[in-house]
Amino acid sequence: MNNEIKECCCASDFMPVEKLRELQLMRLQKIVAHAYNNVEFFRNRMNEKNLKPSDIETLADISKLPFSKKVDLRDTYPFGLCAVPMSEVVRLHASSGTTGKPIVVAYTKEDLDVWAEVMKRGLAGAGLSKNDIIQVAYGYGLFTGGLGAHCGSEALGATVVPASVGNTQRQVMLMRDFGVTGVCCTPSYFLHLIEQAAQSGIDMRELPIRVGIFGAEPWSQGMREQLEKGAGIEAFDIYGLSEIIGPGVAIECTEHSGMHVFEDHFYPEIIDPDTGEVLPDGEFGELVLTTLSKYAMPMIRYRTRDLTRIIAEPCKCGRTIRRIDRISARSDDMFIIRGVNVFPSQIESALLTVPGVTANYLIILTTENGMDNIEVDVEISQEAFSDQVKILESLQKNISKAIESVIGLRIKVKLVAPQTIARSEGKAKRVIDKRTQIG
Ligand code: DLL
Repeated sequence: MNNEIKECCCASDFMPVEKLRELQLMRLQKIVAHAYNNVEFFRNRMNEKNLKPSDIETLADISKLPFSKKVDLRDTYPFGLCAVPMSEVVRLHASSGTTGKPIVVAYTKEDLDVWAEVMKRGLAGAGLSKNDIIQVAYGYGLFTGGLGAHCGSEALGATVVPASVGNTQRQVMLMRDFGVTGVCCTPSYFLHLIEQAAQSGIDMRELPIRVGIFGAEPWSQGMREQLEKGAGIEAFDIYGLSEIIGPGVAIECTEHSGMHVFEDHFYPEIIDPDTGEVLPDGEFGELVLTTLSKYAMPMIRYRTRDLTRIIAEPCKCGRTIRRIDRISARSDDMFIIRGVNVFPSQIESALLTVPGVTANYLIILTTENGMDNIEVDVEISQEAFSDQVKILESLQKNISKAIESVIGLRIKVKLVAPQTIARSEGKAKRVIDKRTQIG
């Protein structure tokens, strides 16, 4: 690793593990006391379990603490989980979610510094530096993607192009004219940018872009290959959520073997989503995160609903902070078809093993004879598009087989012409749920 990159990655990335655990414990004790003393919700929850902050004597004691969930943020909307007076809060963000009121998150000046620091460490770990020109094409506004990537890029000293989402042709023009070398956006939007560039006669592979920082939605290895090949870049998976801070909770390094969690600020655990039992490193389950140094709105044992595992083995890059695997799914994304559990991400992984298929697809759920049914509409590439029925039928069969080999079910696949599925600028909407609700 060159020195410039190492300098930008805080020493905490490479801290001896015992030192890191000491730091985590000290911060955990402090944040639990802060939450207990200043947030009625946490105090009540801990009192119900007969727990006092002083009961947290070791890191393992974290498992004694009660979980928190998205519904707790909704129930206390807007500021019920704030642990500091409003005069200390310098920024609010919100996440819309699927139902009703948004959830609101708050930051002190120091919280924003932590956020910029972790983003900076992440970007540096992906090989970006002050010599780069970074276009931020995540949405700016209440969504944390835009400003999170923006402040991290500025902290790195890079030149930031705050493009936000939308106006896709102009995005491509800016990339070309400014000589952009790094792009931050959702993977589905980057795919759209590659297509739009091609339509304007621009081959993204010929632009100076080297690095893409992609997250905010699940994406598969097949998608990675399409993005890297389509634009001649190296793609990095970045993870985060508003409730914890925004983007920058975890990110891949150049080894691309899982995302390093900035453990000095976010304490990860994996639990069995059904029983709540803590699982050992390496086992798949639901990611639970505790903020160790966020003071406006500390989150204690927040159940993310994201399914992954902790990778504790040392990474070749030398970072001592542990990794999480690609987020394979959200526990609330699962649907049950003919008794089989299916996640949208499994369908994407299967689809993209078939040549001629693009990462533009829609999963449509319906009810037939009182049972859940599924159909996948798949957009095929211009090259694979043919007017010969036989060729299309064989492609359809291959896709069907690929999906069956992953989920164990034969489902209906419909091929659709190139450019017919609506493109998204932020998080892609992959599932259309037309099921009739019972009861
Ligand atoms: O999506 C923050 C973010 C912005 C992350 C930009 C990365 C890049 P929310 O809108 O609160 O925040 O949504 C958080 O998105 O719980 C995951 O389910 C999903 N998600 C985020 N990153 C990834 C990823 C932002 N890399 C929710 N892979 C999370 C899979 C992701 N899912």
